[in-house]
Amino acid sequence: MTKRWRALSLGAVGLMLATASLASAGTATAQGESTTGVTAPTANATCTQPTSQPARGLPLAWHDEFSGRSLDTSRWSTVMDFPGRAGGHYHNTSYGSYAVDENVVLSRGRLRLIADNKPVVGTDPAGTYQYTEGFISSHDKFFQAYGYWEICAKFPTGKGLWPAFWLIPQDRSWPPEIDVAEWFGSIEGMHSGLASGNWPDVRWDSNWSYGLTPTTGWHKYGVLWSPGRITFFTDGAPTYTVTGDQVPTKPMYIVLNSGTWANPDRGGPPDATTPFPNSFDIDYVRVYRAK
Ligand SMILES: [Ca+2]
Repeated sequence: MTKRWRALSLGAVGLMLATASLASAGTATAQGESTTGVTAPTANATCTQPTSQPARGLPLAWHDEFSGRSLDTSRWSTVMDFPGRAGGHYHNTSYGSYAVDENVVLSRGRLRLIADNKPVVGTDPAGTYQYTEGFISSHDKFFQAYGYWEICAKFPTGKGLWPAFWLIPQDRSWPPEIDVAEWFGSIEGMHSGLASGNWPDVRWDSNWSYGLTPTTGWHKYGVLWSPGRITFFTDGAPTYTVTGDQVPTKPMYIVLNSGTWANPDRGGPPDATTPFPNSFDIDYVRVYRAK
């Protein structure tokens, strides 16, 4: 995601090799909405409408409708495993939030990735963190090259919030990265784009759209990825296309997370106006194979 990597040093990249563990970080257990304090999501007719246009005619390769009572660990893990992370539960200094399993909640057919202003003592890496986030990854469980990838989701509103739906390579290289829908709450901006090149010489192809629409209702966010071409979609309509040799060719996997921005730019981190706890709600993830 755009800024997160700029604070990295090669030393920080080396730390990512530390063994990850499922640290619970000492927060209260939250099994559902009654204990998370997050308001239940409103009706989401958008998500039940027929298949989004870019997916028509493509075979469904993999999906999760989040209709169970807890996260399907045959499809997902909650540990970060990619270049640039500082540990299994913390991305890097662009983030203020530490990932805890308690912030990954399934409720009423939706995945809820909660962010909270609740300081935790983390172990992976060790430290005290002001905020918590929910994080899931399909690394080692689902990955493919090309095809159409879509979520139906509602984003949280609030200064400093930074939830996202993104793809990174199964082989742990970086770049590339495809940011399908990356929400910056402070500037009320949605970023879609591609990181390419060779670290540290990274090229960004980016599109921004502004306004609170992602937070006021359910919408479909997708990317159609084919050789030499990537097109981003919102509610089935194309919003931005990248063409050229920088389009990735290697299999990639899915990351979904809530969380908070820590840097002074892009409107800065959360403040007293930010509603906590809040939730990035996802009705489904569907991935289609290319024809
Ligand atoms: Ca669902």
